[in-house]
Amino acid sequence: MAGGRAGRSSRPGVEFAIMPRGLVRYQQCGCFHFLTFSCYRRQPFLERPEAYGVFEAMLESVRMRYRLVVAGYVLMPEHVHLLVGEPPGLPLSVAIQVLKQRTSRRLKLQGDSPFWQRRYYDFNVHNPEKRVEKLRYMHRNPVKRGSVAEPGDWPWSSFRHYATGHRETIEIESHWTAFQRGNQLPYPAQIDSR
Ligand code: NI
Repeated sequence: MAGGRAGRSSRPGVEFAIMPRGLVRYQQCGCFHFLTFSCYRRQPFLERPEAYGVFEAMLESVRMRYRLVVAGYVLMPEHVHLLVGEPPGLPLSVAIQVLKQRTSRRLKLQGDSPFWQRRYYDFNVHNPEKRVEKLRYMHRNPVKRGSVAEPGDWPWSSFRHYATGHRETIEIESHWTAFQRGNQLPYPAQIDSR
């Protein structure tokens, strides 16, 4: 689409398709992947502040290196959910493999069992409604678990970026980010905050 602009629509979320040239492919298929991976035998290996922080830093470095589009994430004590696009020029599974290897190398204690479960779950997210649904699911995960009262109380998710527009450790591809690039605000900020 010329100039990387999609048509406006009255449905919330659809205008997420307004993106700069480099991301034109997402306008065509909206291909995001909702990924879930767990710590080995679902043990709470991430349950220490420095581990969450290390994972976030590594996710950001993998995002930059592979030009991965990260739409959202949540880190839980024994599992992680990511909503990501496909990196240009290489399979998503390769980028995820690198992320798992690097985080494991940094976080695994010596002589310990593996850090991650080998497999991960990959669910295709083909439309904006599904994308919003998955964002809500991720942001509410810590509330459902009873860890916090509000999604914004959990520091290890993309919720606060969606609520405030602030850039935190990981650059999130959101309506805020698109706005900062000079594009129109694609949908109301509240949509992911409920
Ligand atoms: Ni979960």
